[in-house]
Amino acid sequence: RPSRPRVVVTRRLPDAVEARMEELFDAAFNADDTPFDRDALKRAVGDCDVFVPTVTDTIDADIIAAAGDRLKLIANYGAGYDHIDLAAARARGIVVTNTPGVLTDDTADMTMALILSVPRRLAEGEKLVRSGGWRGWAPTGMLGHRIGGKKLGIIGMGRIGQAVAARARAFGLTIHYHGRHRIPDTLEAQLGATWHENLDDLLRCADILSIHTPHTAETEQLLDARRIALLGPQVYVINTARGEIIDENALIDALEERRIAGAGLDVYANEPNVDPRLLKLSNVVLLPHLGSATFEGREAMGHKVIANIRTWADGHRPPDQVLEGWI
Ligand code: 8YV
Repeated sequence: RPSRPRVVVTRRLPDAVEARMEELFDAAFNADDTPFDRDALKRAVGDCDVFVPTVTDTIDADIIAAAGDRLKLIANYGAGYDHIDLAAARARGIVVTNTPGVLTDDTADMTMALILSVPRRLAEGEKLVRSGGWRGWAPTGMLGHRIGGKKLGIIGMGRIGQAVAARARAFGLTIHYHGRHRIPDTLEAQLGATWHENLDDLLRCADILSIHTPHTAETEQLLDARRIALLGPQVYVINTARGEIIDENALIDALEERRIAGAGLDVYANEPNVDPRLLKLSNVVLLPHLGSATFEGREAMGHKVIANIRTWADGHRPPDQVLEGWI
């Protein structure tokens, strides 16, 4: 493996990360920082030993087919890797890594921000003040729903789900969850979490539903029209995972018809396009995929990418190699 690998990064990264990459590797960045189109992606994969994409790059079989023989590692800058065709990469002997762990707390914080903002109507209130339309305090003015005492339903109790549960518990929410894996008893006890083997049962009991599962073939539109119908008119839906996990049209129908109370969304089915119907709704808080958007987190993600590349270049298995059969 090359001691100074050619590393092509599809976006700009934090200064400290770029500087370190330039020290260690023959590194190239996307000076414009606008996402590469498909032709540019093909050129980029054709010219490197290590390719560093982000969530804004769709690395499908066609792009991987354009890779040069020297491409041996796709070191994704991000935890989620649903934009990379793992089977196509594996078939070419290309290793894929991601950056788990370093964005857990930031994403959980942003989830809590949405859990607090939507039922308490934070965005609506802020808009009212800015518009000059606030006429003063009133006993029944802009009431929302209390968080404490409600049931938080978590889909996917991995790192981020657990970090959300720990925070939510401190706000007086009780924790219910469903996921591929049941967590150990001791952790369940520590989080005060109740397992629901059946997702529909979780949906029937939750007051606030928050999604923390990866987007895979199994979770694509997991929350479909039928399941959304199991939620009640007092229920809020929070999504900081991936837009594709919800049938966005069915969610918007339910929001418009007030069959659910509201939604807090950081991710969308077709980013960066946000369905214009969402923009008309007052019972939603909409964020531009900010889950991991802290200076500290983005720098740590970059250092994870570097660690993965260095370990691979040294001839070892990178620490965050995406496991075969994981999805
Ligand atoms: C990242 C994310 O910023 O890591 C993820 O899975 O969704 C984001 O928080 C993004 O993936 C960067 O590529």
